[in-house]
Amino acid sequence: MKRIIQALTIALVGCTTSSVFAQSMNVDFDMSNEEPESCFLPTNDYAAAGNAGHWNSINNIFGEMINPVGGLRDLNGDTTNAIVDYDDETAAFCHLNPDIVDINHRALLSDAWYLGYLGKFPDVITFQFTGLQNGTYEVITYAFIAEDASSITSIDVVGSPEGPLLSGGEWTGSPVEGVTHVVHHVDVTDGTITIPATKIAGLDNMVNGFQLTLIPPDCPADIDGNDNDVNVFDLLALLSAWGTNGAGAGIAAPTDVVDVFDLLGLLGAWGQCSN
Ligand SMILES: [Ca+2]
Ligand SMILES: [Ca+2]
Ligand SMILES: [Ca+2]
Ligand SMILES: [Ca+2]
Repeated sequence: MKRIIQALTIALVGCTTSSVFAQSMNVDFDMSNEEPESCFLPTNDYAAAGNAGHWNSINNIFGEMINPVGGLRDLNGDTTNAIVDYDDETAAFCHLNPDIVDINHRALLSDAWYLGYLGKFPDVITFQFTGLQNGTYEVITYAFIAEDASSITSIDVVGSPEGPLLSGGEWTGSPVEGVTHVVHHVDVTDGTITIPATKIAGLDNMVNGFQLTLIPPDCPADIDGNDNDVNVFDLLALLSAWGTNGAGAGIAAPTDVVDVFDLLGLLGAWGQCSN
Protein backbone atom coordinates (compact mmCIF):
# COMPACT_ATOMS: atom_id res chain seq x y z
CA MET A 1 0.00 0.00 0.00
CA LYS A 2 2.81 2.40 0.89
CA ARG A 3 4.38 1.94 -2.52
CA ILE A 4 1.09 2.69 -4.28
CA ILE A 5 0.74 5.89 -2.28
CA GLN A 6 4.33 6.89 -3.07
CA ALA A 7 3.79 6.25 -6.78
CA LEU A 8 0.58 8.26 -6.79
CA THR A 9 2.25 11.07 -4.88
CA ILE A 10 5.05 11.24 -7.43
CA ALA A 11 2.50 11.24 -10.27
CA LEU A 12 0.82 14.21 -8.63
CA VAL A 13 3.79 16.55 -8.64
CA GLY A 14 2.67 19.74 -10.31
CA CYS A 15 -1.02 19.12 -9.74
CA THR A 16 -2.97 21.61 -7.69
CA THR A 17 -6.44 21.61 -6.26
CA SER A 18 -8.78 24.49 -6.69
CA SER A 19 -11.99 25.45 -5.01
CA VAL A 20 -14.70 25.12 -7.62
CA PHE A 21 -17.51 26.41 -5.47
CA ALA A 22 -16.26 29.93 -4.91
CA GLN A 23 -19.43 31.39 -6.39
CA SER A 24 -21.17 32.73 -3.33
CA MET A 25 -21.59 36.49 -3.49
CA ASN A 26 -23.03 39.52 -1.72
CA VAL A 27 -24.68 42.32 -3.69
CA ASP A 28 -25.58 45.72 -2.29
CA PHE A 29 -27.63 48.04 -4.47
CA ASP A 30 -25.47 50.89 -3.42
CA MET A 31 -25.44 54.65 -3.88
CA SER A 32 -22.25 55.32 -1.94
CA ASN A 33 -20.63 56.65 -5.10
CA GLU A 34 -23.21 59.43 -5.44
CA GLU A 35 -24.04 60.20 -1.83
CA PRO A 36 -21.06 59.05 0.23
CA GLU A 37 -22.17 61.08 3.25
CA SER A 38 -25.48 59.18 3.51
CA CYS A 39 -25.03 55.80 1.88
CA PHE A 40 -22.29 53.24 2.38
CA LEU A 41 -21.11 49.85 1.27
CA PRO A 42 -21.07 47.18 4.01
CA THR A 43 -17.66 46.13 5.27
CA ASN A 44 -16.31 42.67 4.40
CA ASP A 45 -16.92 41.34 7.93
CA TYR A 46 -20.66 42.03 7.64
CA ALA A 47 -22.71 38.84 7.19
CA ALA A 48 -26.23 40.37 7.21
CA ALA A 49 -28.49 37.25 7.17
CA GLY A 50 -25.99 35.24 5.11
CA ASN A 51 -22.23 35.01 4.78
CA ALA A 52 -19.61 37.64 5.57
CA GLY A 53 -17.30 38.54 2.72
CA HIS A 54 -16.80 40.98 -0.11
CA TRP A 55 -19.82 43.17 -0.94
CA ASN A 56 -20.34 44.15 -4.57
CA SER A 57 -21.44 47.77 -4.97
CA ILE A 58 -24.03 47.84 -7.76
CA ASN A 59 -24.83 51.43 -8.57
CA ASN A 60 -27.04 53.22 -10.99
CA ILE A 61 -26.23 55.56 -13.86
CA PHE A 62 -29.35 56.85 -15.66
CA GLY A 63 -31.24 53.69 -14.76
CA GLU A 64 -28.47 51.36 -15.91
CA MET A 65 -27.28 48.80 -13.38
CA ILE A 66 -23.49 49.12 -13.23
CA ASN A 67 -21.66 45.87 -12.43
CA PRO A 68 -18.03 45.73 -11.30
CA VAL A 69 -15.57 45.68 -14.19
CA GLY A 70 -15.01 42.04 -15.13
CA GLY A 71 -18.09 40.77 -13.29
CA LEU A 72 -19.37 40.27 -9.76
CA ARG A 73 -16.83 39.29 -7.12
CA ASP A 74 -17.24 36.29 -4.85
CA LEU A 75 -16.97 36.43 -1.06
CA ASN A 76 -13.17 36.37 -1.35
CA GLY A 77 -13.22 39.34 -3.71
CA ASP A 78 -12.25 37.20 -6.71
CA THR A 79 -13.85 37.89 -10.08
CA THR A 80 -16.63 35.59 -11.34
CA ASN A 81 -18.37 35.45 -14.73
CA ALA A 82 -21.67 36.48 -13.16
CA ILE A 83 -23.47 39.79 -13.51
CA VAL A 84 -26.80 41.12 -12.24
CA ASP A 85 -29.27 43.15 -14.29
CA TYR A 86 -32.97 44.07 -14.39
CA ASP A 87 -35.64 44.38 -17.01
CA ASP A 88 -37.40 47.70 -16.68
CA GLU A 89 -37.15 51.43 -16.27
CA THR A 90 -36.62 52.42 -12.69
CA ALA A 91 -33.95 53.94 -10.53
CA ALA A 92 -31.90 53.43 -7.42
CA PHE A 93 -31.90 55.89 -4.56
CA CYS A 94 -30.15 56.64 -1.34
CA HIS A 95 -32.25 57.70 1.62
CA LEU A 96 -31.45 57.99 5.29
CA ASN A 97 -33.02 55.51 7.65
CA PRO A 98 -32.55 57.21 11.03
CA ASP A 99 -33.98 54.18 12.83
CA ILE A 100 -31.24 51.91 11.50
CA VAL A 101 -28.32 52.70 13.79
CA ASP A 102 -25.88 49.92 12.94
CA ILE A 103 -23.67 51.23 10.16
CA ASN A 104 -23.62 48.01 8.14
CA HIS A 105 -27.36 47.36 8.38
CA ARG A 106 -27.78 50.93 7.22
CA ALA A 107 -25.26 50.44 4.44
CA LEU A 108 -27.25 47.53 3.02
CA LEU A 109 -30.80 48.73 3.69
CA SER A 110 -30.62 52.49 3.03
CA ASP A 111 -30.07 52.30 -0.71
CA ALA A 112 -32.09 50.29 -3.15
CA TRP A 113 -33.86 49.96 -6.47
CA TYR A 114 -37.38 51.29 -6.28
CA LEU A 115 -40.60 49.89 -7.59
CA GLY A 116 -44.16 51.11 -7.54
CA TYR A 117 -43.60 54.64 -6.23
CA LEU A 118 -46.95 56.41 -6.88
CA GLY A 119 -47.04 54.84 -10.30
CA LYS A 120 -43.76 56.52 -11.18
CA PHE A 121 -41.97 53.20 -11.33
CA PRO A 122 -43.34 49.83 -12.45
CA ASP A 123 -45.04 47.63 -9.86
CA VAL A 124 -43.05 44.62 -11.03
CA ILE A 125 -39.31 44.57 -11.65
CA THR A 126 -37.46 41.41 -12.56
CA PHE A 127 -33.85 41.06 -11.49
CA GLN A 128 -31.65 38.48 -13.11
CA PHE A 129 -28.26 36.98 -12.38
CA THR A 130 -26.53 35.43 -15.40
CA GLY A 131 -23.19 33.70 -15.87
CA LEU A 132 -23.41 31.82 -12.56
CA GLN A 133 -21.83 28.46 -12.00
CA ASN A 134 -24.58 25.83 -12.04
CA GLY A 135 -25.61 24.20 -8.77
CA THR A 136 -28.03 24.68 -5.89
CA TYR A 137 -28.17 28.19 -4.44
CA GLU A 138 -29.66 29.81 -1.39
CA VAL A 139 -30.91 33.24 -2.45
CA ILE A 140 -31.51 35.94 0.17
CA THR A 141 -33.36 38.97 -1.19
CA TYR A 142 -33.54 42.15 0.90
CA ALA A 143 -36.77 44.06 0.25
CA PHE A 144 -37.34 46.53 3.05
CA ILE A 145 -38.02 50.19 3.71
CA ALA A 146 -37.62 51.21 7.33
CA GLU A 147 -39.74 54.38 7.07
CA ASP A 148 -42.83 52.51 5.92
CA ALA A 149 -43.86 49.37 7.80
CA SER A 150 -46.88 49.09 5.50
CA SER A 151 -44.60 48.51 2.50
CA ILE A 152 -44.90 44.87 1.46
CA THR A 153 -43.03 43.42 -1.50
CA SER A 154 -43.50 39.96 -2.98
CA ILE A 155 -40.28 38.28 -4.06
CA ASP A 156 -40.19 35.18 -6.21
CA VAL A 157 -37.23 33.15 -7.40
CA VAL A 158 -38.30 31.38 -10.59
CA GLY A 159 -38.06 27.61 -10.14
CA SER A 160 -37.73 27.72 -6.35
CA PRO A 161 -39.85 25.39 -4.18
CA GLU A 162 -40.73 28.35 -1.93
CA GLY A 163 -42.44 30.42 -4.65
CA PRO A 164 -43.43 34.05 -3.96
CA LEU A 165 -42.68 35.25 -0.39
CA LEU A 166 -43.61 38.53 1.27
CA SER A 167 -41.10 40.94 2.78
CA GLY A 168 -41.88 44.04 4.86
CA GLY A 169 -42.78 45.35 8.31
CA GLU A 170 -41.31 47.08 11.35
CA TRP A 171 -37.57 47.46 11.83
CA THR A 172 -36.54 45.55 14.97
CA GLY A 173 -32.82 46.38 15.07
CA SER A 174 -31.56 43.51 12.97
CA PRO A 175 -32.48 41.64 9.77
CA VAL A 176 -35.53 39.38 10.24
CA GLU A 177 -36.72 36.87 7.66
CA GLY A 178 -40.09 37.93 6.28
CA VAL A 179 -39.51 41.54 7.38
CA THR A 180 -36.23 42.69 5.87
CA HIS A 181 -35.62 39.76 3.55
CA VAL A 182 -36.82 36.41 2.22
CA VAL A 183 -34.92 33.18 1.56
CA HIS A 184 -35.31 30.94 -1.48
CA HIS A 185 -33.51 27.88 -2.84
CA VAL A 186 -33.08 27.13 -6.52
CA ASP A 187 -31.27 24.64 -8.75
CA VAL A 188 -29.39 26.60 -11.40
CA THR A 189 -28.87 24.70 -14.65
CA ASP A 190 -28.26 27.51 -17.17
CA GLY A 191 -26.26 29.97 -15.08
CA THR A 192 -29.33 32.11 -14.45
CA ILE A 193 -31.39 33.12 -11.41
CA THR A 194 -34.51 35.18 -12.16
CA ILE A 195 -36.11 37.17 -9.34
CA PRO A 196 -39.38 39.06 -9.97
CA ALA A 197 -40.20 41.66 -7.29
CA THR A 198 -43.80 42.87 -7.05
CA LYS A 199 -45.28 45.78 -5.09
CA ILE A 200 -48.07 44.47 -2.85
CA ALA A 201 -48.72 47.37 -0.46
CA GLY A 202 -47.23 50.64 0.75
CA LEU A 203 -46.18 53.93 -0.80
CA ASP A 204 -42.87 52.82 -2.23
CA ASN A 205 -41.08 49.50 -2.28
CA MET A 206 -37.42 48.73 -2.42
CA VAL A 207 -35.06 45.90 -3.24
CA ASN A 208 -31.90 46.58 -1.24
CA GLY A 209 -29.59 43.76 -2.30
CA PHE A 210 -28.97 40.03 -2.51
CA GLN A 211 -26.83 37.30 -1.00
CA LEU A 212 -26.24 34.18 -3.10
CA THR A 213 -24.74 31.06 -1.53
CA LEU A 214 -23.77 28.11 -3.69
CA ILE A 215 -24.61 25.09 -1.53
CA PRO A 216 -22.01 22.33 -1.81
CA PRO A 217 -23.53 19.03 -2.95
CA ASP A 218 -23.70 16.12 -0.53
CA CYS A 219 -20.54 14.30 -1.52
CA PRO A 220 -19.23 11.79 1.05
CA ALA A 221 -16.37 10.70 -1.23
CA ASP A 222 -14.93 14.24 -1.20
CA ILE A 223 -12.79 13.51 1.85
CA ASP A 224 -9.82 15.71 1.00
CA GLY A 225 -9.97 19.48 0.94
CA ASN A 226 -13.75 19.66 0.75
CA ASP A 227 -13.40 20.98 -2.81
CA ASN A 228 -16.43 19.19 -4.28
CA ASP A 229 -14.19 17.21 -6.54
CA VAL A 230 -13.43 13.50 -6.06
CA ASN A 231 -9.96 13.09 -7.45
CA VAL A 232 -6.60 11.52 -6.78
CA PHE A 233 -6.12 13.60 -3.62
CA ASP A 234 -9.20 11.97 -2.13
CA LEU A 235 -7.92 8.57 -3.24
CA LEU A 236 -4.60 9.24 -1.52
CA ALA A 237 -6.34 10.32 1.68
CA LEU A 238 -8.41 7.13 1.61
CA LEU A 239 -5.41 4.90 1.00
CA SER A 240 -3.50 6.63 3.79
CA ALA A 241 -6.30 5.73 6.19
CA TRP A 242 -6.68 2.14 4.93
CA GLY A 243 -7.88 -0.25 7.63
CA THR A 244 -8.53 2.54 10.13
CA ASN A 245 -11.60 4.58 10.99
CA GLY A 246 -10.05 7.64 9.32
CA ALA A 247 -10.90 9.63 6.21
CA GLY A 248 -13.20 7.73 3.87
CA ALA A 249 -14.50 5.19 6.40
CA GLY A 250 -17.99 6.65 6.05
CA ILE A 251 -18.26 6.33 2.27
CA ALA A 252 -19.68 2.80 2.54
CA ALA A 253 -20.71 0.43 5.34
CA PRO A 254 -19.19 -0.59 7.64
CA THR A 255 -18.60 3.06 8.42
CA ASP A 256 -15.99 2.45 11.12
CA VAL A 257 -13.35 1.13 8.75
CA VAL A 258 -11.76 2.15 5.45
CA ASP A 259 -11.96 -0.90 3.23
CA VAL A 260 -12.50 -1.96 -0.35
CA PHE A 261 -16.16 -0.92 -0.28
CA ASP A 262 -15.12 2.66 0.48
CA LEU A 263 -12.54 2.47 -2.29
CA LEU A 264 -15.19 1.29 -4.76
CA GLY A 265 -17.54 4.03 -3.54
CA LEU A 266 -14.86 6.66 -4.07
CA LEU A 267 -14.03 5.41 -7.55
CA GLY A 268 -17.75 5.31 -8.38
CA ALA A 269 -18.08 8.97 -7.38
CA TRP A 270 -14.96 10.03 -9.33
CA GLY A 271 -15.06 13.58 -10.73
CA GLN A 272 -17.04 16.68 -9.91
CA CYS A 273 -19.64 16.31 -7.18
CA SER A 274 -23.15 17.18 -8.29
CA ASN A 275 -26.53 17.44 -6.66
CA1 LIG B 1 -25.20 50.65 0.30
CA1 LIG C 1 -28.56 48.61 -0.56
CA1 LIG D 1 -11.75 16.37 -2.97
CA1 LIG E 1 -16.37 1.89 5.29
